[in-house]
Amino acid sequence: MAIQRTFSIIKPDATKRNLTGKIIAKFEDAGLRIVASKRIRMTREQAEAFYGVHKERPFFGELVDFMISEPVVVQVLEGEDAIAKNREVMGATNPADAAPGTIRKEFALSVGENSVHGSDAPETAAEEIRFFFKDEEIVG
Ligand code: 3AN
Repeated sequence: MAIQRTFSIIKPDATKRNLTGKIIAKFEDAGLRIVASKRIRMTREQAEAFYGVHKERPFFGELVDFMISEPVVVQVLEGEDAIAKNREVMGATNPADAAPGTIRKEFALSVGENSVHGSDAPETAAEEIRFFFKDEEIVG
């Protein structure tokens, strides 16, 4: 498997509880390198566009309100098989189903407030990275 890049968000429930460093340590311990990182407050427009695929889902409004409720940390992670590796480190969407040692098992509060986002495929990773970062902001 080749070196890949994936996109990550440390979500409001985690930044609010001061868990940024603990979550980054999980990525680094798994061999993922942080090649871009910024703490931002997402605008409503950004959150609605970013989660556009979920527009018709009943939880869309709640999801957007949550994502703009506190700062988030957007990052690009790089490493061997980074997309799958990040999903593995994150754990299942619902923390009740997440494996021991995963970020969501240890830190997530619920299926909505689940501490991290991670891209699910190479196409979405490229799209999501481009949504938040310029090429010159990514330093590998
Ligand atoms: P994942 O983030 O694991 O890829 P998706 O893509 O199914 O999961 O969902 C995107 C985000 O939407 C989740 N991270 C979560 O915050 C939110 N979400 C998903 N399902 C629900 C739900 N049933 N209720 C509230 N929020 C949800």
